[in-house]
Amino acid sequence: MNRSATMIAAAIGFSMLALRGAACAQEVTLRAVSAFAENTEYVRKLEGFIKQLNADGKGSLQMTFIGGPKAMPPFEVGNAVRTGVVDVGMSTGAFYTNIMPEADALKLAQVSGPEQRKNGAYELINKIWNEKANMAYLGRVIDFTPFHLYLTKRIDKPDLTGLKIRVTPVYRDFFQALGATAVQTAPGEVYTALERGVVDGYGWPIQGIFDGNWQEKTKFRVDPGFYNAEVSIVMNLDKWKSLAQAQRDLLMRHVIALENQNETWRKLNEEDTRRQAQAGIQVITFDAATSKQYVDKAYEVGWASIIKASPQYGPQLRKLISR
Ligand code: 173
Repeated sequence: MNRSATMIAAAIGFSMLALRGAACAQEVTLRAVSAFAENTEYVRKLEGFIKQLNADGKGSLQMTFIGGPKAMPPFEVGNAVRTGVVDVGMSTGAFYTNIMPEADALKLAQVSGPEQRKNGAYELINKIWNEKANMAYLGRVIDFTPFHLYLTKRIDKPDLTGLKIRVTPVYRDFFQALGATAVQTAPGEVYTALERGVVDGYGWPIQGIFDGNWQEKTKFRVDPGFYNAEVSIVMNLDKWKSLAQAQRDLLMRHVIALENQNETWRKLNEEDTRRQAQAGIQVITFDAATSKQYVDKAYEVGWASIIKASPQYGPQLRKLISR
């Protein structure tokens, strides 16, 4: 071969390689669902995230939002991600304890999402989520947000004997330890349960009760709050593995950016606290020692349940996400 023939051959070789490369990095569209309703702050955050991802990911990675509980029952989202019925889910671990008990541990986190990325917690979480739920755990959408007990009847001490309280796995063991009868419902059923007197109260974060108009049926909030509301983005592990490295990097850049915005929850939480007062919700407090006992008990019961259900990973999680 003379010199120009060699160069032509090389050029053809390069363009074929380029074509192959292009085929590998074909645009992928991920289908996402949310366990929380369309009109919530959680979903507004998710939609903002998707919009930015799609603007940045043209030709590489796109995401479509299929919907919330109207599209899929909240307690099914975890399983749909596990099996690949959908690619991405925004949910809380409490909604997929049917897959693995460890899912509910992230509510006990006392170190933030970004800190968990640094201290090894993320590796452990991903190991567990990969192994037990066929999920990649991408990141946390909500942080710095306590749960509270809301009531239709006054209490003067942390004793829920004789009261029926709406729960999810987040609150079940704690409220039962305080004497409550636990009634599990999806968020979408809380209003009706209150209206019909099926429950005398419910657990929910400090933020968000107005989305379902629950303030209309809520008379009291018990302070202090406890735990750290967790809502995260998870992805089907096979789908995650099928992405090219550049697509994974793009996705993670956006998830991390979202996670780094979580400080804004503090402000939203203050706003909702004010709104609750304006709506006439009265705050029930205890003396300092009783308040401490209340919160300590929440963590004690919470970790005891996780460790009992997962003697293997419970203690490891506790070490990495507690203070
Ligand atoms: O439905 C719930 O009360 C619940 O478990 C939860 C978890 C995280 C955020 C909001 C609600």
